[in-house]
Amino acid sequence: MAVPRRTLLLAAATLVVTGVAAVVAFALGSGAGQPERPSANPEGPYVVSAIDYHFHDAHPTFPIGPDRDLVVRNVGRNVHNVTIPALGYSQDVRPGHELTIADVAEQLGAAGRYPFFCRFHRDRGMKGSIVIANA
Ligand SMILES: [Cu+2]
Repeated sequence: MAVPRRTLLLAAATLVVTGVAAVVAFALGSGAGQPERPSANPEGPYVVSAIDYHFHDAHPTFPIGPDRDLVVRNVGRNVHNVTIPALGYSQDVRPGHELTIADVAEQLGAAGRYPFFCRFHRDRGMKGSIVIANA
């Protein structure tokens, strides 16, 4: 009738691993901090995900060519902001919302690296650079 001790240990270990996996899955699925890859389509928008407190894929961005929009999507839990000094642009973005900076290369005007930041969380490192490719 005795279950071998080794089998019990294995069963216990399996339960622990399953529990950890469930917690991780819950954390990943809870909405915050799920980055999206920038669009593989060079014609589509360049998408930056704002999480608490970081801009994903923006340290710096990949080079952005002409005729592309820059989209900043707030997938965090806090209100964030996009301030681009070179454009005189500053907009807040609530959780679950996004900002679109249309034709960002044309607006910035020349190839180069343009800093931007969140006005609320700049001191927490919430900043990045927009790279505009040579046309
Ligand atoms: Cu922020």
